[in-house]
Amino acid sequence: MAKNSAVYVGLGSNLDNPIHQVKQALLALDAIPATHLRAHSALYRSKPLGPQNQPDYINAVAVLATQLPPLTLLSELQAIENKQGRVRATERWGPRTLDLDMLLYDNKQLQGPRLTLPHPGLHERAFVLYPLCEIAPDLVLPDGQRANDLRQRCSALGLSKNPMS
Ligand code: ROI
Repeated sequence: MAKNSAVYVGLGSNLDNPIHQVKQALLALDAIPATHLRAHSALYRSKPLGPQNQPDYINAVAVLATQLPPLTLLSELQAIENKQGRVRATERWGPRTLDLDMLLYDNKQLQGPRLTLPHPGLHERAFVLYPLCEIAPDLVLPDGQRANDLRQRCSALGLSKNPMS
């Protein structure tokens, strides 16, 4: 039997009914070939990182078990983003219908043109660390840091769990 890898994925949306976008994406993650959705966090509402003249985001983190290698899985994530109407905007850090960020793939460390692991924003983003620690409170990153220590250093200001739809 092929080996399963544990992959954490960050979900984010702030356009076109973001709660629906994130829930739809969770279903789509579970439908990726050779992949299962193992768990996901609650939904969180967060103030935008980047330009403030855009709507609040809905964020969540999911953990997958997959037999796909990182770049194959990345293509599957990008196909889901595209299917859910993602248009790659010219504005950096502008609003988006759906963002699926591969945060961690087992303990892999990788720096390539398409993919950096762990995700470079992981260490300092409250909207990633709070939902991540909700589903993986004992997680240790490839560099030996505990995700929960990083979370405690990160302000939860502007972040709320289980927002009303
Ligand atoms: N800000 C928040 N709060 N949540 C996101 O998912 C998010 N994603 C982004 C940028 C534009 C950096 N800001 C974000 O890509």
